[in-house]
Amino acid sequence: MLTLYTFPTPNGRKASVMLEEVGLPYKVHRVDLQAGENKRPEFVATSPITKIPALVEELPGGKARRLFGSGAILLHFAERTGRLLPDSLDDRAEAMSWFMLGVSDLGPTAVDMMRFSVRAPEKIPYAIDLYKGELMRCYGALDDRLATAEYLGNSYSIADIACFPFIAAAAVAGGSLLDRFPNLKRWHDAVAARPAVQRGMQIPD
Ligand SMILES: N[C@@H](CCC(=O)N[C@@H](CS)C(=O)NCC(=O)O)C(=O)O
Repeated sequence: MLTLYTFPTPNGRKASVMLEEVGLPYKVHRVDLQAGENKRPEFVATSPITKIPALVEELPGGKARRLFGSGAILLHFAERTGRLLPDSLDDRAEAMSWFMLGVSDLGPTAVDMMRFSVRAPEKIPYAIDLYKGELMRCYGALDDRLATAEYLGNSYSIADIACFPFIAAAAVAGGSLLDRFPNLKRWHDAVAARPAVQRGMQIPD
């Protein structure tokens, strides 16, 4: 059995969307970040960086396999199921490039933008402008790509799952922001309509 350790955040929802897409049964363990549950030793044993999402799979013989980080979880289940990552080298290269943009650019930039513009006790214009500019750079790249492609890879893949929850958060919190990126908005609406995405975005309640 798989247990997903998560919290209602974009990174957590990448993992739950993936598990819903591949259709494997799993249990959900909510790790309350606000209560500091991510610092408990039993969670640190699974996620050494003390962040969600993380996942434990019980294996025969009392063994267990752990995964931590949304990128590792998406790649693991794509490889394991042979789904959501294209086989051909060219298509895979394209999908991997956008997948990495989601994991290493879009997600961290969106989080740092929020930290500096909302949470910081002192508002530092340089930091706010820097992260806003970097976030717009991600949105611009995604929008340009989606002007000529239906999905980020050449078909729906872990690249879309790696980006979607952060764009969905912007669609909710950013007012009319997505109106400036019509291709990204079209893609957002198409991905949001997938039943597995709708289920995964509700986890945990
Ligand atoms: N690189 C990680 C980042 C995970 C991450 O930032 N998780 C946040 C929630 S979205 C977290 O657990 N934060 C708790 C903390 O910073 O103490 C991934 O892609 O999953």
